[in-house]
Amino acid sequence: MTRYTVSHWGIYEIEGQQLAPLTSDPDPSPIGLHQIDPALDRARIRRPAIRRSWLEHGPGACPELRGKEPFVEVSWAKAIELLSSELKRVRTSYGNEAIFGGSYGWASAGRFHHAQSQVHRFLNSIGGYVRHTGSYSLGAAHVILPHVICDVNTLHSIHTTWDVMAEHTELFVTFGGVPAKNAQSSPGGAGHHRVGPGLRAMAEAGVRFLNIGPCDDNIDPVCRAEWLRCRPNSDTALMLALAWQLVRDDAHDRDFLDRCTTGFERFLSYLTGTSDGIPKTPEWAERITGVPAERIVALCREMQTSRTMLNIAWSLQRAQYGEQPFWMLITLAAMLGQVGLPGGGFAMGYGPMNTNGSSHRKLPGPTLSQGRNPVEAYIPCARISDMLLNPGKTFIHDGMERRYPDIRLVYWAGGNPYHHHQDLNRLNEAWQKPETIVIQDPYWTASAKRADIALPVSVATEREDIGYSSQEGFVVAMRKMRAPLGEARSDYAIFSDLAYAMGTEDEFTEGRSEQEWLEHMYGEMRSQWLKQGVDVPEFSNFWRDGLIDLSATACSRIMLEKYRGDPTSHPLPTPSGLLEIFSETIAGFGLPDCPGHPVWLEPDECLGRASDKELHLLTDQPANKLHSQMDPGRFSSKAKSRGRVILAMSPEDARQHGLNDGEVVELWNERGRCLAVLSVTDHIMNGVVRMPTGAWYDPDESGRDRHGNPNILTRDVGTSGLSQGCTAQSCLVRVRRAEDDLIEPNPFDPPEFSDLSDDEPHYFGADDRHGNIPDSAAQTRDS
Ligand SMILES: Nc1nc2c(c(=O)[nH]1)N[C@H]1C(S)=C(S)[C@@H](COP(=O)(O)OP(=O)(O)OC[C@H]3O[C@@H](n4cnc5c(=O)[nH]c(N)nc54)[C@H](O)[C@@H]3O)O[C@H]1N2
Ligand SMILES: Nc1nc2c(c(=O)[nH]1)N[C@H]1C(S)=C(S)[C@@H](COP(=O)(O)OP(=O)(O)OC[C@H]3O[C@@H](n4cnc5c(=O)[nH]c(N)nc54)[C@H](O)[C@@H]3O)O[C@H]1N2
Ligand SMILES: [Mo]
Repeated sequence: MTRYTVSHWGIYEIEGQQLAPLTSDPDPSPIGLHQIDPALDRARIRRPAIRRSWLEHGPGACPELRGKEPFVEVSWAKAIELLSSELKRVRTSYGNEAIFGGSYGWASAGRFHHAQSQVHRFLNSIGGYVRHTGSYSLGAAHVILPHVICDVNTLHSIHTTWDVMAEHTELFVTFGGVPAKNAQSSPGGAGHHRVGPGLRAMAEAGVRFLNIGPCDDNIDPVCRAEWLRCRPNSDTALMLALAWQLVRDDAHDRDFLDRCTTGFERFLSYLTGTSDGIPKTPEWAERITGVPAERIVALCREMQTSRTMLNIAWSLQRAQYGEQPFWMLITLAAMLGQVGLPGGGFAMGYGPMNTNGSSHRKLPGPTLSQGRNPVEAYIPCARISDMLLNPGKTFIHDGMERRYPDIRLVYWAGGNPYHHHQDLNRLNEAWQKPETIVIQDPYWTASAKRADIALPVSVATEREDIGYSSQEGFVVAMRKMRAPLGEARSDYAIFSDLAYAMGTEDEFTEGRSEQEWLEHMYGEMRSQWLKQGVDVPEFSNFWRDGLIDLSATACSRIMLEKYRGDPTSHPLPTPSGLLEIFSETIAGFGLPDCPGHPVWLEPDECLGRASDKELHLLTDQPANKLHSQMDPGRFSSKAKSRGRVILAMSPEDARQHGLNDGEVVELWNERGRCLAVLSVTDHIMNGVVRMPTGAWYDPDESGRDRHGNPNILTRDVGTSGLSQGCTAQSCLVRVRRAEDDLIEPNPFDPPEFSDLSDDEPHYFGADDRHGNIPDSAAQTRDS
């Protein structure tokens, strides 16, 4: 029998100590093959480790030394004892509202060893924690879309399938390409990779592609897409002008707007300028976007006369006022009137991940229950620095006023804030506020190096699990390939010991071993599926066979087809039951940065406001890895030059800056500085530079990042008072030749370790100051 493992990049067959792509995958991702690259092992955490000052002097000692002083390696028994007594101290002194356990991040695939479920379940068992809402991926979309159409996850699950587009779409207009690099992954594990084959089938069927945005290498060349250069963050203005032209041509679909939407008239008075004195004409948009007015008029006519699918990348809403491009895309599609027709309408979007456009049914997967969290305080996930820096301060989110809690202890398992968060120098400041920071991760990431307590976790290929990702079409028995490295243990084993020490073991484990949990979770899933008419084998057969292929239950789909046919019988979950072009709810919030209908708002940092030599920095998802994961590996290093990240710049900008291809450059703005290696390319428009995310943060003495982590430059403000999402894509920088001190980056070495000398004071935890560590059951409970 074939044995399998799953990563976010796909399903892989285990062949001895090697991996091979799933035989039936038409377009497998190479990334997942490199999960077992021995080069990764050098960056693994091997033993529990405590920051020296914390160990010597207790919680809160010398927070400015986080990331700068050695760790002391300790036994698991000691680590569990110290951590459990610290959790008790914080809980008793400040309550569970002082524990931040949002723990944002992708961790690894596998439904049981899902780090977020594990950490949340554990923290709930001890009385709860401050959580986060939303995501970095779709911060603005999560909040705006339920007001306008429906929640993001539901919307993604009803996307028109690829086969329908190949048959019916004539014109595919995309804002931000359809990057195959991004479609390699799905959270929880891609099944068959369908974006490459989907695009190829459309190209073969003669679909015409138009790619709007700052670069043109983000769509498969087979599409032979026309590239319309459009300034970053200005897409909403272009869409508004297309809408204006539709009205001017009297080509907007009045019947669809009347039957299926609400609020068009209010929007119309903005569009024509009645409400604000500015008609949103093609000439108006040309000044903002750089797209010639005649081309906007021509494009509008092409869209009217073709079966048109409008697509958008998620990056467009990771920008200041990021709600607007998504809301405006839906509005434009509604005015074109092709929503619900085969191959027409809109998508959000094809490309960011593998799942959208899947023909598989949405079925609930096996899940580890997280229990109940009695703590009400939360933050939108990208407000982490704000929260730590401003305890007690109020903020607005989705129309409600909230207050930042006063956090004393941060517990992170399965995420890397020093990868994902903006303005790392501001995070450095915020990171000094808590008394204790725990990072539970397989690797010495920049976050782990800045922890007080770093706990080593096993990776997916070192455990057994169940792989499942909704609409990916497979349930997979994930098999262990090797023993955990060093003293690494699963998140479950670690939390089981902690729960034992906290007196909540029964609640956390329910008496089940890891294998018993797999069987239990599978059994629950199986009985739910049976009720929906999907019959899968019992656990032992599934475990023996290794794979369940759900292809037989798949079928084609047209987004909102039934809604279009009869919106009264198939209402949307909005207040009006209709698609909301004007939202009374949002208007009622009275937010200047997100009014009641889509509008053009100019971000603080964009080309429209750039001074001489300032460039708009885009920070794309990295092609050769997922975020910061596996950056120490050989595959990731292939996408770098001499160990540094590559910065793309147009030939004209390189000439104006006097820079040459291949040289080391410094990017800087008032927030920070980093190095990169320049690549001069025709695929990016003038005024824009681009570098991928994911390089492990590696600052030198002066704070300049040597490796190329763009979040040292990006700005940490929310999308708007509505959603408070991440705005990484609204960022201006300057670039110059780096002439000084080109020390090689060194991001992957573990931190320094030291022993504690006997004459130094030792902190043994709040319950047991200066006593001996009691012998907990910690060491023996792994298997
Ligand atoms: N400038 C800029 N910044 C961005 C973005 C951008 O476009 N531009 N994009 C944003 C987006 S969309 C996202 S989603 C975020 C991603 O941000 P993250 O999800 O935080 O990034 P990852 O590198 O995937 O971090 C996952 C961590 O989990 C660890 N891990 C893996 N398996 C396990 C496990 O089993 N248990 C535990 N405990 N840990 C495990 C990995 O080693 C890694 O350190 O970044 C955001 N940041
Ligand atoms: N290989 C790989 N794939 C991934 C990930 C990864 O880390 N690695 N991460 C996954 C995750 S968590 C997410 S959320 C998705 C994110 O998916 P996206 O957010 O869609 O991905 P990005 O690569 O940030 O951006 C997509 C394209 O939009 C362009 N773009 C940026 N700003 C603008 C703009 O203002 N206007 C226009 N028109 N175009 C713009 C970018 O240059 C890029 O070519 O990707 C997922 N897929
Ligand atoms: Mo994301």
